[in-house]
Amino acid sequence: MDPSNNGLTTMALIGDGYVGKTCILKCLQKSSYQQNSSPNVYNEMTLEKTDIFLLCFCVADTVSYENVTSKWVPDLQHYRSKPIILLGTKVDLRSSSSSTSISRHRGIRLQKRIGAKSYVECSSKSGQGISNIIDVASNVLLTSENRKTCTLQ
Ligand SMILES: Nc1nc2c(ncn2[C@@H]2O[C@H](COP(=O)(O)OP(=O)(O)OP(=O)(O)O)[C@@H](O)[C@H]2O)c(=O)[nH]1
Ligand SMILES: [Mg+2]
Repeated sequence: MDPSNNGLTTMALIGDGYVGKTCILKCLQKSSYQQNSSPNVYNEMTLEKTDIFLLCFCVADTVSYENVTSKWVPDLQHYRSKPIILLGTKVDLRSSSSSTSISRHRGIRLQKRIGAKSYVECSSKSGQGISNIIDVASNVLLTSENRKTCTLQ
């Protein structure tokens, strides 16, 4: 844990643009689902202070799935001592795009391939799986270190 975090645990959501990171964050912060999008920007300093990464792809966007391995995991190499949870986002879209969508099975396969600690599916729109994110992240952190509080970034 970074000492400048004042004893709090910090997590960062990363992944392709438009996969739903900000909406997840808003849901986790207990505000409402947002229809409009505003881009996230992370810098090296933010990532240095992060204790756990929530690496996101959208289950209805195969490019975002492929970019997990081709872009995001290489980008995180510098922080490889820190745990990653793989998030499959926008699962409410799976039924409407079933021919091209990423199955749960493929999500789990990707999780294992990249060495992520867990795979969680969620939808900010329906609320499915959102509360599970913090449970899983807490478990992952508690198994490695004794952390008491958590802040979202
Ligand atoms: N159907 C559906 N749409 C979603 C969901 N989550 C987010 N969206 C929509 O997807 C768009 C992008 O959501 P954001 O949360 O802004 O995406 P982001 O990953 O933060 O995007 P960047 O900040 O640009 O990287 C918005 O129009 C949201 O309304 C979801 O669970 N289901
Ligand atoms: Mg955003």
